[in-house]
Formats: sequence, C-alpha cells, structure tokens
Amino acid sequence: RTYNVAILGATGAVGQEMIKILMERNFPINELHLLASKRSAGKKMEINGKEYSIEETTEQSFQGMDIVLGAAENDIAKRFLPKAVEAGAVVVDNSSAYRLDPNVPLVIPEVNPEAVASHNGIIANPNCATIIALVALAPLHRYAKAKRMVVSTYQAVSGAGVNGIRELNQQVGAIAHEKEVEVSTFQYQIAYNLIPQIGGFNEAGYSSEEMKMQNEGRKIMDNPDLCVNCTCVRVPVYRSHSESIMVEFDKEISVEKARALLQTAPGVKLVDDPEHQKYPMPLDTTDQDLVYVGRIREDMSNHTNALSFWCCGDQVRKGAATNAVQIAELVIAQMEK
Ligand code: A2P
Ligand code: 11C
Repeated sequence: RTYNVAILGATGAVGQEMIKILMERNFPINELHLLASKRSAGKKMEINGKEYSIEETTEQSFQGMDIVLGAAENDIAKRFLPKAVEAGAVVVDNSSAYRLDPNVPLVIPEVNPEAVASHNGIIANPNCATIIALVALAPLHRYAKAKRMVVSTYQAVSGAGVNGIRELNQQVGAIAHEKEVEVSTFQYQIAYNLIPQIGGFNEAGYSSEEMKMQNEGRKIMDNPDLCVNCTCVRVPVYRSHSESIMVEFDKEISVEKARALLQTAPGVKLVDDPEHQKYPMPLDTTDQDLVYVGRIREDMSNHTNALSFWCCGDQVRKGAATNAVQIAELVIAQMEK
C-alpha cells in the first residue's frame, strides 16, 4: 500500500530534510504535497528526477492526505493541523504546539514507540535537544531510574531554521571581508560568540527551550518526578546540537555498565576512548542519524549513583526530520495491522 503525504513547511530547514529522509528510507508514497506559505507558492523543486510545485497552504490542502508531517512554527501548526485531522490524516508535528497535550503522544521511536498506538490524529515530535538527550539517557534509565539531570546544551544555528543558517553565513562572510554584520534571527551576533538564550524566559529565569527538557522528558520516559536543571546556549555551529549531561539515578550504575548498555542501544554510537582522544563532536554527527555518546564518567562531586556524559546529534535529522519520519513509519505499520 502507498500513502498520500503532505509536508507543512516543506521549504524550511526541517521540511527540506523531511523530503530527503522520506526518499532515503523509501517511504511508500503515492502523492507528495509540498505546502508552504503564499511566498513560496509555485516555486519548483526536483525530487528523484520528478518536478514538484510548492503549494500555498489552505484549509483545503489536506483533503485526501493519509499522513501530514508538520515542520512549521506553532501558530501555523495550530491554524492548519486540526484541519488535517478533520480531513482524516494522521499528523506528525514537529512544533511544540501539541507536545504537552495529554491527548497527544510525544514519541521518540527508540524510547517509547508504543505510545503511537494511542493517538487521536496528532502525534508530536519532541524538541531536538530533548530527543538527543533521551536517545542517550533512555538505555541507562531502563536500568536505573533517572531522578535528576543537570544539562548544558550547545545548540547549532540550524535549530532556528533556514534563517539561523543564513545569519551565521552572512556574519562569518561579513567579518572576513570587514563588512557590516546583520543581526535579525538571534538576539546578538552569533559568529564568534555564544548566546545563552533560546526562546523567552519565565519568571524563574529559565528559557522556554530549557523547560522543554524537563516537561517533555517526564512525558516521554513516563517519569513524572524527573527534575531537570538546564541551560541552553546557541553556538556558532551549523548542524548538530551537543549536550553536557549529569544524571543522578536511583541506584548505582558504573561507567562500565553505562558503556555496555550504550554499546548496544538503538540509535546510539558509543564514542568513548579518552586515551585516544575519541569523543563525540558535532562535525562528526552531522548528516546522519546516530546520537554519539562519550566522556562517560562518575560524577566526582557526588559519587553516589551519578554519571556525567557528553552527546552530540544532528538535530535537523534525528532531532526533527528523521524522528518524524520514523514515527510515520510506526503509524503506517499500525494502519496495516
Ligand atoms: P515559506 O518558505 O513559504 O516561508 P524555517 O523554520 O526553516 O524557517 O521554516 C518554516 C516553514 O514554515 C517554511 O516552509 C515556511 O514557508 C513555512 N511557513 C511560514 N509561514 C507559513 C504560512 N503562513 N503557511 C504555511 N507555511 C508557512
Ligand atoms: C532550537 N530546539 O534549536 C530549537 C528549535 O521546540 O522544536 C526547535 C524548537 C522546538 O532553536
């Protein structure tokens, strides 16, 4: 059986990657519709030798669709995705609009694939930094429950979409040629800088991006008591987020045990050989789907049941597009049962 698939936000960083991944994984597509704003309507795109036209998204765009992949901002998701559900499609949405809705499963296929079965038309794709952390943490958490995490993220500009990539490009070029730096997507110049703000701040001083790790992590791992203290930082890297993570578990887990668990964990590549200077780096994880984990060590500030590690993953692929397509694969497997 083949399926009619639409991508909402097909011209964006995540939407473009979704197209690539659908093709790479030979998703069984009948019709493919590339939806974006009016600005892009009529633009042409070639996929596997076939020409496609970008379509303006309207409430009628979803008629006859089986699967809709959402790769647009929250307001666009909220405006259009309920229409897709009404039209009978199953939606996999990458925005944060529905993630914490109790009627919407929030899924990382390596962690909680079973949650897909309970959907009511929409399944949410978690935030990219959450996906990368949890692909690495879940195999450890299955052995010893994670109680508390202290996380610092180093997030690539592509997390902010095509405009983020454009802005770093412009600034690096401008600085090299002693021209004016343009700042619009990020709060400050990102080239040769770090910006400790992703999203807006709440009353306690945490950014929206920082709160996602705890809120989404609790739901995905079905671990409502999980406590997370997170600092999210934008770094001048194009692709792949990196994260420094300290986790306290409810029982002892040795470095050797953690390495053994991660060695065979789905979606993970263990790169942990400090003696030979082998550890994950964002350039190495770019343009593929594995989350690399390394620098695993006992927390020397608190020797009881706590480990520190470092992980990197391509957030446009595994952190967004690949994860969404994997969910869609679970959806069609369920449809075919
Ligand atoms: P467009 O390229 O026409 O603006 P990114 O996060 O990489 O910036 O991508 C955002 C995506 O959301 C793009 O595909 C963008 O299309 C799409 N988008 C923005 N506004 C709308 C809208 N009003 N209706 C449908 N899609 C939209
Ligand atoms: C970033 N993670 O790197 C963000 C972008 O909740 O999906 C994605 C926001 C989200 O800027």
